[in-house]
Amino acid sequence: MSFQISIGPRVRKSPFYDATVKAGVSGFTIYNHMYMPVSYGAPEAEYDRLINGVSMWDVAAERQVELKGPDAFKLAQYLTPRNLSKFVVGQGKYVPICNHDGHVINDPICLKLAEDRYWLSIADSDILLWAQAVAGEKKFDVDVSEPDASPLAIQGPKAEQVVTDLFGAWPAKLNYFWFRRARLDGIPVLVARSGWSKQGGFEIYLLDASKGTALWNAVAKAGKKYNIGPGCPNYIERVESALFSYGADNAVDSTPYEVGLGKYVDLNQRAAFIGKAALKAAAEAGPKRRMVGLVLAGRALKPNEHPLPVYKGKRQIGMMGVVAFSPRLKKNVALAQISTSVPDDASDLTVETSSGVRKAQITQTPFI
Ligand code: THG
Repeated sequence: MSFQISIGPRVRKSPFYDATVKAGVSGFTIYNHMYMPVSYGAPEAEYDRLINGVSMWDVAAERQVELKGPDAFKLAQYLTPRNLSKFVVGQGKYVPICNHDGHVINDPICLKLAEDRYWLSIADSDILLWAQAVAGEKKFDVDVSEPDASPLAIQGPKAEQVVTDLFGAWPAKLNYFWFRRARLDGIPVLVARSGWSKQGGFEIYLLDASKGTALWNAVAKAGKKYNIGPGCPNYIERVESALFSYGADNAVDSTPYEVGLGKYVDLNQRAAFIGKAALKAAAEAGPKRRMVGLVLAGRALKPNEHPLPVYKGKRQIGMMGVVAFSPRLKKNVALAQISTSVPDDASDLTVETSSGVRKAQITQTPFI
């Protein structure tokens, strides 16, 4: 099924909006109260560019939440169960955020810009309000705001060549999630080695929203000889790579342990953080659910509209969040949260899809 989404002034536009319209965007989703492209009408070509070439994505909807002031570090650490004690300027870290019940409410990348300045590059939930409330209630001396910063991702095996042509040799030497400020034709940017795919690449954070079209065109021009084209966070590739998508892969009450993010939780650190007591209890009790990959039998499935129930025999043992037909594996691959009582080699699993009941087999992730 496909519907139109109305474009109006109420929902925010990315600084790259005009450029994406010109490039032929054909579908949007709403992410952090902003339109975000999800299609340019050629899914096979978009997937192929990401796997074999290079692709450019408007991901400005990955909004930044800035923490700035004497207590900025205290707040950053209080917001995440990850241990930030060895965090240095210029580094980025993946920092899941939990509420007081220990449930995941976002999974940002945190960028340390200065000792007293951090950005949380957030997934789709209102961390600006959350962080402002926490800072206020804790009487932390810190300003929490949304800066003028909008990521443009360059992803795929040829991304490094494009970024090298644009900036020189240094971006290729960045470690994963590390970043540096730069200028491109006078446009202020920050370049990070990151991006929501496993094909490698960079994110250029535009630091002046009035220059969105100029930055888009500069990247398109440099990428031309590598056949760069527009794309979006790719549904199929991210399922194949088992990259976590907040909102799609978790339930409202999933702990990090239940969605494969337990390795980022440090219960033994001295620092206090939101959800610590609940996560301690959850760790002691042991998770009730776990995230698994599933391969679903039968012909190609379309992306599901709703989470789908997973059964073992007649008993429902979990929910499948997403399924995609992998062009490389020629199989339906899916991510699901299922009961920890079900072993990896369980043989009688099924998923009730809109095109019938399909046999399912637990498979290790990433699928590729
Ligand atoms: N880039 C930026 N902001 C973002 C995202 C992004 N905000 C929203 C969303 N994506 C945040 N979620 C993720 C999830 C996974 C990864 C990055 C952001 C990721 N994970 C790697 C993995 O799982 O293999 C590496 C994790 C690690 O090394 O710690 O890259 O994409 N700006």
